[in-house]
Amino acid sequence: MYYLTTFLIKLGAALLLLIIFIILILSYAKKHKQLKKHRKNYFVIIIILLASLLYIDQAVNTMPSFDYFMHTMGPADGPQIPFANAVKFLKQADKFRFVQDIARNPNDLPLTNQQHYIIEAEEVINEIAPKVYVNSWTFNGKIPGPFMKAKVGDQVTVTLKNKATNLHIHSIDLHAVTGPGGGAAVMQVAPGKEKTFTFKALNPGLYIYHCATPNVGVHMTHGMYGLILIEPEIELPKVDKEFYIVQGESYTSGSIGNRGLQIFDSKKYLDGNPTYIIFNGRKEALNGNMHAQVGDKIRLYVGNGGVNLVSNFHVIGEIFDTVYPEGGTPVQHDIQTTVIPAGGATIIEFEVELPGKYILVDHALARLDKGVWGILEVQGEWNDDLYTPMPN
Ligand SMILES: [Cu+2]
Repeated sequence: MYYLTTFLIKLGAALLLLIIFIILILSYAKKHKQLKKHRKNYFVIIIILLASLLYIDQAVNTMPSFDYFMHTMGPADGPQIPFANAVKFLKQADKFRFVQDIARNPNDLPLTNQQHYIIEAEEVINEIAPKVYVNSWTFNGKIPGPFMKAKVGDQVTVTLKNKATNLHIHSIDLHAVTGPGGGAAVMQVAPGKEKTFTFKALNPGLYIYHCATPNVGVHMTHGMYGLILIEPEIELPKVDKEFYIVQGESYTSGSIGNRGLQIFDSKKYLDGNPTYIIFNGRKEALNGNMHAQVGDKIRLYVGNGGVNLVSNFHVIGEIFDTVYPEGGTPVQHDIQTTVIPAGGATIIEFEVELPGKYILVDHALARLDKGVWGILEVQGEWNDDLYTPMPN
């Protein structure tokens, strides 16, 4: 009941301040002649007005709005979290596990292929930016979900468990699957239950997987996405370092930087105007976790969970030697910025020639201020032949 109580206390305090303000105004109207002689009263009134407006703003920002009743033209009953569910959420929010760090480490890649993946959907509370808390829906408690790997022609089995404390049905649609719903048609799992299905990996490539329970976009933007690599017959060339990155969006009721628990904002979601855009689930998730040495060959597996934006992926100070556009088979060379569609993924390879900090961005650069950047740190010897400051 902590979150609901907090909200009610905030709202009560806001109303109390407003009532005090109204009383003061009425009192002023009655005795304005006397008040004019004591100008400090104006100051008191202004302070109380500002405080009550601030309090009301804060309280309303943490509350589901009337947008929750919005109806759409989509195939599902959305995009709202139904209002009843929002109340249920506020009541049960303190039962969700608080995840200290929601970010999947970009080094968290499997060493070997597996034939059977067991994944658990878990709804949690986590910090997306300093002191900004959101309700995330995850695969295995991290964003993105686990990196899955198999070889073309493999028979792959996926079990999805839905944690009993969850409020929603969840599912899995892997873009590597050929067949209705990509798995989702047979993998809708109620809280406390589990389901299993198997598929044959027909096409090599790097694919997004995501929850596909209506409203699908709402589930995805809460963090339910990850990547699956179906290796080709001829293995990808050996590299020194591999990293796993997925871009995502978060639509919070409060503005950027507003602290406290934030509720999902369905209007911002429909308008395609995320409050936060992030790599691996939170602001600065990659920083301190991506290291390489001069001369290393790097491979990035980069996905875009969307749900609205196309990523314009770029590494400042590097040129991609090889790009597998949209994770497919033909490759391109010498690419500066590569487009990763919502619901798509790309393999990027480059060698690092100089030490320093290389910033990964979505090159629609206003998005940096919404959080979508990370640092690759490279150590080693400087090479004057490649890059030299000239004396003045
Ligand atoms: Cu889901």
